[in-house]
Amino acid sequence: MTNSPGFAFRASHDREGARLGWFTTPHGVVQTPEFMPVGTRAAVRGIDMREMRAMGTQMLLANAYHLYLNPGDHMVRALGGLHAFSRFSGPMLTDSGGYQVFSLAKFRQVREEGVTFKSIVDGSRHNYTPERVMQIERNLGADVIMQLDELIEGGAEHAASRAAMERSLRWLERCRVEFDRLEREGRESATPFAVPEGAPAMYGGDVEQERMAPPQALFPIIQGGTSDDLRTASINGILQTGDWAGIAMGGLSVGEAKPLMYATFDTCAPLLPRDKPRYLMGVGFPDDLIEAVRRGMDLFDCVAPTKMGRHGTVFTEDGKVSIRKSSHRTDRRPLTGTCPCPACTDYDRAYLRHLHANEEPLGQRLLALHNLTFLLRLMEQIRAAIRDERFESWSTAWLERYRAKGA
Ligand code: PRF
Ligand code: ZN
Repeated sequence: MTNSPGFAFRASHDREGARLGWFTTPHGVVQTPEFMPVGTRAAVRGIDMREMRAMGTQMLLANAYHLYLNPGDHMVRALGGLHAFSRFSGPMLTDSGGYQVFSLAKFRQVREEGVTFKSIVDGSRHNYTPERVMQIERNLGADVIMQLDELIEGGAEHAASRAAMERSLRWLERCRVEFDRLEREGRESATPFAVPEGAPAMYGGDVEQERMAPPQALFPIIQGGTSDDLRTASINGILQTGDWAGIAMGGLSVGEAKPLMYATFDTCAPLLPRDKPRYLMGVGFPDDLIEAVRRGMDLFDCVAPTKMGRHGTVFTEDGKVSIRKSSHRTDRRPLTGTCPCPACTDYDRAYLRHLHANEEPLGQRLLALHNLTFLLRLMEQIRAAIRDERFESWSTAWLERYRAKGA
């Protein structure tokens, strides 16, 4: 049975569905509900960690898949682990690569043993098994690590959805066994968290290395598409096999209709332990965040704010806005009148449009800063509303305004 020293979760104000929580990790406490910005390669494109912290980022996500391919999990470990490597000192989470392998890798083959695929970096062949993924995520050293899961596209046949859900449960068990073995090995040998045998020989001596393998928590992932019976079976299977520090919900926001996604939260929330954080993977549009918080979800991540920012789209309280529209050519108004980010406080829409029209990197950076600031501030407002027991009325009014212009 996995238990996770160094991790704890306490929820309060959970009468209305939405909950306020404190998620304790070895690198600090995260107040939930919270959105985790995505730094795929241990970097949020164009934004440095000082700016991330100044924006109020509590917890950061990185991807095991990308870091395994480049610079390699052994290399990250040798350079001190993700926290020391990226200079983000707060809690971090790595996704297993389950999702990335399915969405990015070419020529992938899924078998019971694991997934084989060709690298997006150099076309080389790779073997991704639950055991190997635990070793990779251990080497990377994030606080929370995700199981390897199998994920299929939204709207898949019930039988295919069941098969992927059941395989994810079997892979979870293999992840758990290997995770426990690695934890035990770390404790017993008290080996410094440093250069492993066979790692590439290149590190300078100036990066302070974590001396001990830090404790980690393994999160299972609920799968089962939008079928109530499969989601229920997935949750039962997960709860039978371990005392998890938190539970994730995967396989959503992959092309299914929004009402189906919301209905799936309604099905799952009552079945989940109240004293564990619930992490909804890959969801990060403002309306979805609010609808999910309303149904008891606590943690979120999504590349949308940074990716959309690069393409010139921003979140505002009145829905999404494209800065590229020609009507902004002479618009002297700020992007929004309420957001404290540099794009909103230092510039006007005409200038931001000019940057985007000319593909100036500053334009992409400013809009990514805005979208992240906007979402982190939204989560802060959500927490304040839950704390003051006015979440229902606050969220109804917020969504009404956001949707009024057809976001
Ligand atoms: N599994 C994993 N990562 C994910 C997802 C999943 O189902 C999703 C689905 N929205 C995003 N990221 N491992
Ligand atoms: Zn802004």
